[in-house]
Amino acid sequence: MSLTFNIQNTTPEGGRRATLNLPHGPVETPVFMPVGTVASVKAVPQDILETNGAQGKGAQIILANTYHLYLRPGHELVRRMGGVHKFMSWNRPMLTDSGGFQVFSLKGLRKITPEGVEFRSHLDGSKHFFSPEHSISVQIALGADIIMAFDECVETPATWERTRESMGLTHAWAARSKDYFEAHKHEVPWHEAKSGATQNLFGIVQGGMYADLRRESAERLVEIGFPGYAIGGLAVGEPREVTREMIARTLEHLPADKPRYVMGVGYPDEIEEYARMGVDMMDCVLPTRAGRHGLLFARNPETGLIERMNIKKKEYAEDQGPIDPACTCQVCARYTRAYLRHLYSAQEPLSAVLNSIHNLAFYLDTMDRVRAACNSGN
Ligand code: PRF
Ligand code: ZN
Repeated sequence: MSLTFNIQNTTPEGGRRATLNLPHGPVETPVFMPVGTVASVKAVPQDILETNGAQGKGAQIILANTYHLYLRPGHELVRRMGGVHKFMSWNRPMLTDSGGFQVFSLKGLRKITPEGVEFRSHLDGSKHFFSPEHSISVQIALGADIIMAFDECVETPATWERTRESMGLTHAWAARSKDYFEAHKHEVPWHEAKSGATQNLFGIVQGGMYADLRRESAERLVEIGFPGYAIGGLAVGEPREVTREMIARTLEHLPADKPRYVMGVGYPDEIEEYARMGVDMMDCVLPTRAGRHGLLFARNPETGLIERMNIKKKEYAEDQGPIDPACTCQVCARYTRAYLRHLYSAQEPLSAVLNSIHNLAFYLDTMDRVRAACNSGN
């Protein structure tokens, strides 16, 4: 294991303020991780990612996807380029998702057996096979600081029986992921240069919308033993109260001294809420995807509540104000709502760039406020 996780402060609600030290540097948690599916946070250049958001500190860690990079440009090419960090010129921590979730989203294009998943590429229809061993070998070639066990995210809704069966597969695959990782973890492209540091493999808890299965899954994964744990299978269409409840019921059974990561959430108020409950890491495509669709997050100056602004609305046509007067991002410092509305209407590529930068800054700032609150223990 080559991470350390030092908790500096806890809150009465269960929130924690910690530093996660990874091979490519420290991460102050709770943290939001922008998603860079194909080794690119869509529409946002790396130098801006490094300086965006609160006090110009930028994103501390970003995420990329095994499934996408395996298909294109290919993990062996990325390995030859020195790993994903070097390939994309990103020298801060990174995490790769195992491909499980992405493969399972390919409805109709896949076949699951205990051995693994056969699937067809969404790019050219070609046939491929992912096993836990193969997913880990691809993730080792990519070389992210944190890699994820190969799991199955059960469809929703699913019966208790179906969920338990699927969860059993995830547990078997978690053990196989770990065995393969332990045998091959010294093969990471940057291993020699980083004086013995290795990647870190996280387990993923499943169990659908059933508290008893969530508990069983957390306990089984803790038995296998990982330096950090993710909570998967949530934010897949269930009501938000259910997401919160399942997170709470899973956190109870995960070790308090290890990082805990909820995969694929959420709206700004959700990530704030989950961080308060004791979640240390989250990722979501929402800030960048919403940005490309002209949806901007802002805080109401009177109420402090988070609002969504649809920049294409006519009311912004001659609005000389910034997206969010309280935002410290480069976009709010320079451009008016009127201009951003124009860029969106004209379908200019710059629209996606500026909107994504602001939304990411909003997310990074939100987590900065949460960390500040955790520091003061409230
Ligand atoms: N498993 C994996 N990645 C994920 C999920 C999961 O369950 C989710 C669910 N929200 C997002 N990303 N491996
Ligand atoms: Zn802004």
